[in-house]
Amino acid sequence: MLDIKKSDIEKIKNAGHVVFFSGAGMSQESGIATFRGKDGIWNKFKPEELANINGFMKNPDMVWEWYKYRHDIVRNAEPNQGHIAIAEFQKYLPKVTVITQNIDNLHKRAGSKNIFELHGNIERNYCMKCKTFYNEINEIPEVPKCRCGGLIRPDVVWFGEYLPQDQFQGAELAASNCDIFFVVGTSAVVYPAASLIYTAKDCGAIIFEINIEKTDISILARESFIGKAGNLLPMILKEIKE
Ligand code: BV8
Repeated sequence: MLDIKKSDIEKIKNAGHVVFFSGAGMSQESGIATFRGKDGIWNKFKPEELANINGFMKNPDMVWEWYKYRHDIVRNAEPNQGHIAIAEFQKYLPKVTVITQNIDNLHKRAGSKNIFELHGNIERNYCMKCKTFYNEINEIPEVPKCRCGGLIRPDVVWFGEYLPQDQFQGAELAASNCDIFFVVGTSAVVYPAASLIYTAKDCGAIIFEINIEKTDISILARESFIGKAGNLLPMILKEIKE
């Protein structure tokens, strides 16, 4: 059951610009493991070995195998009711922006427009030498080589790497010019992505959190709705539609 105040529903209904900021919890109900939960992938693997350039250069085959494993999961996953509800919000509100830390493409597949992908997209790969993009090479288990001889890597942001400037700047602009900022399914420990929550707050946005548990940013939220994104987002949408 969604316990949301009538006044909060009115605030969302009358908002000029609503941002949904999502993390791995957004895709958990699509069968994609989170990073830091009890079933999180960081429990099985070490990010310092896998999600960074040094790990890739030291053992490209192992890192490539890990991304191929994750890509298979993403490719067989479907957007859940939470992704679909966020896409639906676009029909009832004047402006909706999605800022995601996820690399699984599920917001786009659910029909959301106006998406900023802060940490890249596992469906894309590029040559580290000549920057040519490749998309259909996930079938090859060992690290593929470009025609130019360069190593091909997933187009995701590894630890210690800068976020794509256009994506982060666009996300910062949205966070500083919105009325409502939903924080959905993130532990808010990864920076500079998590700094966007503070940007939104400092610029006067109302923060709503949707998570299965409280987090470090719950203190910033007007309300922390405890529950699954796939359950709560459709409930909030239903209130908006009425
Ligand atoms: C960088 C892509 C500049 C790869 C990922 C301060 C400022 C700047 C940098 C730093 C800083 N402090 C530390 C850093 C360094 C580092 C960092 O933040 N480290 C952390 C761990 C302390 N940041 C970086 O390296 C970034 N780059 O800073 O560049 C720079 C450059 C050079 C030198 C210095 C600085 C790059 C970070 C990007 C890393 N790439 N992913 C890949 O996926 O393989 S990060 C990874 O974490 C994912 O993108 C993920 O989305 C992200 C955040 O995690 P969450 O999404 O929050 O997932 P998590 O599992 O933690 O939480 C899930 C939540 O969902 C939980 O709260 C759970 O309760 C909830 N949940 C579960 N089920 C549900 C649910 N909620 C609702 N419904 C459910 N059903």
